[in-house]
Amino acid sequence: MSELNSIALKIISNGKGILAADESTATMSKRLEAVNVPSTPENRLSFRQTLFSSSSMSDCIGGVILYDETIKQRLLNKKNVPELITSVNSVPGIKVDTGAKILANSPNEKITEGLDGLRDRLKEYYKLGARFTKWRGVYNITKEHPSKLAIHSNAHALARYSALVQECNMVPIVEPEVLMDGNHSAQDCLIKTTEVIKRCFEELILHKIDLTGVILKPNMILAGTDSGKKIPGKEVAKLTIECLKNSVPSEVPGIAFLSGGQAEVEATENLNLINKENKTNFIMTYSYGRALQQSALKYWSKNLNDIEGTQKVFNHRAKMNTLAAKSEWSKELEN
Ligand code: 5MM
Repeated sequence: MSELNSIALKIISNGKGILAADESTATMSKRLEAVNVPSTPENRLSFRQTLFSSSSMSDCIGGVILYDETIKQRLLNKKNVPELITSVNSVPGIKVDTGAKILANSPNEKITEGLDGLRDRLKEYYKLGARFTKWRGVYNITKEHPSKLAIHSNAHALARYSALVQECNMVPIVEPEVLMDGNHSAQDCLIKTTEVIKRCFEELILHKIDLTGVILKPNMILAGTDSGKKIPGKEVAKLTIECLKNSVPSEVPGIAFLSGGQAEVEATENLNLINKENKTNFIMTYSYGRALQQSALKYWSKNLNDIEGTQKVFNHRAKMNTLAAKSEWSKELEN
């Protein structure tokens, strides 16, 4: 087993999943301001540190994706955040893209930037304790989109990113997110997501990526939020597995889904159904941002000093999702 493969497996095995806490300062500020908490570096750290020191971390959260600000912040005991995460037997990771910008010659689509100077930034993050990374490409579905140009250019960037990350002995999370926004059907989502993921792996193979040391972070197959054609969870599971069976090479050890704007319990239920249906060799788990943090953030915003209470809310969601990653979740357990 290669070193990269064993890092990947440590993060996603035994029902463990990933806490995506890599909101850029702009996004985190939106989240905090929505619950009337001022977005200061201290408040951003305080909420995140509360989650990272929760008791569910060691059993449920195999890895945490951090943002540049957080990985460099010092705690009161002078330790840095990666040391805290490692001390609870989880793996620190880091978002290394610098965001999605307008794609030249296709103004309604995005290309993710951040390749310039990436090799040096990776070395710095490795020294700070990171052992895996994340890069997100975003695609929207309309009649004309995603265009071949957006599919190709984002796949190319994801492959160049992955090569640099593996060169630095870290595991790349490859996140091609086909957005839920729009009025497309689940069938459209299936067709477009399959095309996007296939193209990503063609490019990864061209760039000689060790696929056993990669984690894929895709969206589930859902109908667009404005379509009014929401499909049942069983159908989500069936289509999501069909998509991944047809687009992901068998060497890839695991798939960690993004929640993409699904409600917390919905994201858990869908993951559980996916694992019930899963006959592939891929580990299927979660890499949730909003679907792991929303309730905890809401509680914390009203009880800023109640660390224990906030952790209780977070622990519940982490445990529910870990049960779902083992297909052992049921609705009754939510109460
Ligand atoms: C946690 O949010 C991440 C960062 O977003 P920005 O760079 O836009 O601030 C985001 O990449 C996240 O990791 C994924 O989209 C998955 O998060 P959700 O909330 O969809 O599970």
